[in-house]
Amino acid sequence: MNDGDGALAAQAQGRKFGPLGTALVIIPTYNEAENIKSIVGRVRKSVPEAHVLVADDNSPDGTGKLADELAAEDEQVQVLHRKGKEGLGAAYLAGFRWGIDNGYGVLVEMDADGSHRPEELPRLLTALKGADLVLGSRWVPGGRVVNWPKSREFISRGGSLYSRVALDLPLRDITGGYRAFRRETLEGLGLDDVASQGYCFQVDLARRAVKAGYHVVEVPITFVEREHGDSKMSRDILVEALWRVTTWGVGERVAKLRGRGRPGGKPSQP
Ligand SMILES: Nc1nc2c(ncn2[C@@H]2O[C@H](COP(=O)(O)OP(=O)(O)OP(=O)(O)O)[C@@H](O)[C@H]2O)c(=O)[nH]1
Ligand SMILES: [Mg+2]
Repeated sequence: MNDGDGALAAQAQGRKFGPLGTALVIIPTYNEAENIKSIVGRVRKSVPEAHVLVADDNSPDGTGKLADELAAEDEQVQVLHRKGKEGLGAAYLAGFRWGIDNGYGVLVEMDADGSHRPEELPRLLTALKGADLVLGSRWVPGGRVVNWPKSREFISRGGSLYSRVALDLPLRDITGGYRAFRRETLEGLGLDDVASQGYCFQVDLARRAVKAGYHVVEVPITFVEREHGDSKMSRDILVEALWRVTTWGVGERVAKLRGRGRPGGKPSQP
């Protein structure tokens, strides 16, 4: 386990973390008909006490209907049907709100395509017993990627490194989407104005959590490239992430230079 430069660990010392409530694993889907059954089954098997929420954006390939069939035969599986494709961030935000409204204590982010292995979820949840937020991390010792072309690895590593430096974050995998949040952490992040597009969404949540003083822990994971279905990653998502991270980084530095930065402080709106 790695939690950056030790500052966060020091901060967490002496802190008591409350018990974890029931976990809700949120799986956003857009055209994942080939994957949905397998991923839901694997989650249910790996963490039988957890519940699953599929957040489907009216997938043309019928993923929503397949999810309904799973929900009909398992009361721990629910489906959130959304009108149309609005991006992964918007689907997660709707899922978080649903989970918080329905009293879940832990909210988990997991892709439908098998890249985030449900068999590793118990390790993330164990780590969350002593943290506010756990990131499944490809880029800490013990973490790895399977079947990724070098070009994807370069973009992903580069994106995290750039975010780490630009935003001064003691984290290694800032763009990853396999995460477990305590509900109180999400409630404290101010979800109403989170950047909801693609990688920005993950970077923005991590950044807010660190700046708000939450204890963020990275747990190594093995990330497996999807076998079925198409990636929704696009050049636009990458360019937007680069632009936003740069804007946030410049904004933070200007604020510090003007003496308005509060290092170690707890800004209400990071
Ligand atoms: N509800 C919803 N889910 C989405 C949307 N875009 C992507 N997803 C889901 O978000 C998860 C991640 O999307 P991927 O296409 O796998 O993106 P990625 O993991 O960055 O890219 P790859 O590594 O190439 O698979 C998958 O479960 C997708 O089905 C969307 O607009 N709405
Ligand atoms: Mg994927």
